Amino acid sequence: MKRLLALLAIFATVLGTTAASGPRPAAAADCRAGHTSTACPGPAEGPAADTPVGVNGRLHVCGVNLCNRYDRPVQLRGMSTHGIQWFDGCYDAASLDALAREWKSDLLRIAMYVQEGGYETDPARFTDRVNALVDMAEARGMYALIDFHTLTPGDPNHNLDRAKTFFASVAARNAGKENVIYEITNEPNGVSWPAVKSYAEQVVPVVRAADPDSVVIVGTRGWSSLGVSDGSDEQEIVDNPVDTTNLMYAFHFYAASHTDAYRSTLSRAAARLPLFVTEFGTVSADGGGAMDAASTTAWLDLLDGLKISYANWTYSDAPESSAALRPGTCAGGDYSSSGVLTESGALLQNRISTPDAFPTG
Ligand code: IDC
Repeated sequence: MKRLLALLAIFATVLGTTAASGPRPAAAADCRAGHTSTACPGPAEGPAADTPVGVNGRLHVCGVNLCNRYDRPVQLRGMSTHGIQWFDGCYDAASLDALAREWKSDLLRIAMYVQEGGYETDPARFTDRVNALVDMAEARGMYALIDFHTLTPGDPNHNLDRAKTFFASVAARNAGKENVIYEITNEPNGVSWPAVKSYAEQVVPVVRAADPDSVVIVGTRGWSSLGVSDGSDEQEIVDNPVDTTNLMYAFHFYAASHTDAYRSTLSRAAARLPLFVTEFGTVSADGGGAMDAASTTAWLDLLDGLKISYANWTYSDAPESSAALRPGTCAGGDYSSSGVLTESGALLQNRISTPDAFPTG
C-alpha cells in the first residue's frame, strides 16, 4: 500500500510539473549549456519527489492561504539565515544538508540586508550569493525566500531603485524555478502603510515582468506587525490592499516581547489577509534575552492551526539567544550533533522536524 501511494505521488508529481510548466521568459544572460555567467540558473539538480518542493511544486495564493500544485493549503515551516554579509560561513553544503535532512526544514529564508554592509556595498556579489543559496535550497527540495532585508532606514522607498535592480535580476534568473518566493521588504518602520503600499506597487510589477506566477510577500507597517507596534492594526491594509494577486503580507513577532495582543491581531487578520510569518524569534525583539518557551509554543500552535507559514530567526551561530546554533558551530563544520543546538535551536528543531503531511489530492 505504501509503495502504491509512493508511486501515485511520483506520478502526480510528474503530472503536476507538466501541467504547471508553461513557457517562461528567458533570463537576460546567455544561458546555453556551458555558460559561466552566474546570472544563469545553476545546475539542473532538481528537488527529489519526496521533498517539500518535490511534493508541492510551484506555490500560489488561494484565498488567505498559500496553496500547492493541488490547490490545497500548505504551511511551510523553516529557518531564516542571519545577515549573509556577516554569517556567510554558516551556509554551505553541510549546514544546508542538516537543515533539509535533520531539521526537515521546508524553507530557507535568505536574509540579504541592504544596509549595514549588505547589498548596497556590492550588488553583484550579493546577488550572486543569493542565487547560489537558491540553488542549494532547490537541490535539497526546500523553498527559498529571497528577503530584501531592509531595516534601517525603515522606509522601503529609500531603497526603491536598488530593489528594482535586484528583483529584476533575481526574478529573471530564477523564473523557471518552483522553489522561489520573493519578500520585497523586511520590516518597514517609521513609515505609513500607504508609503509601503506605493513601494510594493512599484516593485511587484518588476518581479512579475520576469516571473509572472510568483508569490510575493510585502512587509507591513511597524516592523511587520500589521501596524500594531505603531498603535494601528490590520484594518488599514484590509481597507487599502496592494493591488495585485498572489501577494501575502508579512507578520513578525518575538515571543518574549509580543504576546496576547499580537496573537489576537494575527488571529483576526488571518481571516482577511494572506499572512506569512517570514521572521520570528523565541526571545526578545532585540534578538537576545531569555527564550520564552510558553509564548513560543502558544504562537506556533496558533500558526499551525491557521496553516500560516513561518521562518525562525536565525539558523546561525551568532552570539545571541535567538540563534539556533552555539557560537563556533559554523567554523567547526558539524551541524548534526545535538550539542550544537542552543535552547532556541532545540525547541525549533523539535517543532520543524515533525511530518508535514502536505495534502496531495
Ligand atoms: C538583528 C540581529 C543582530 C543585528 C541587528 C542589527 O539579530 O545580530 O545586530 O539585527 O542588524 C528584527 C530584524 C532583524 C534583527 C532581529 C533581532 O528583522 O534584522 O536582527 N529583529 O533584533 N526585527 C525584530 C527583531
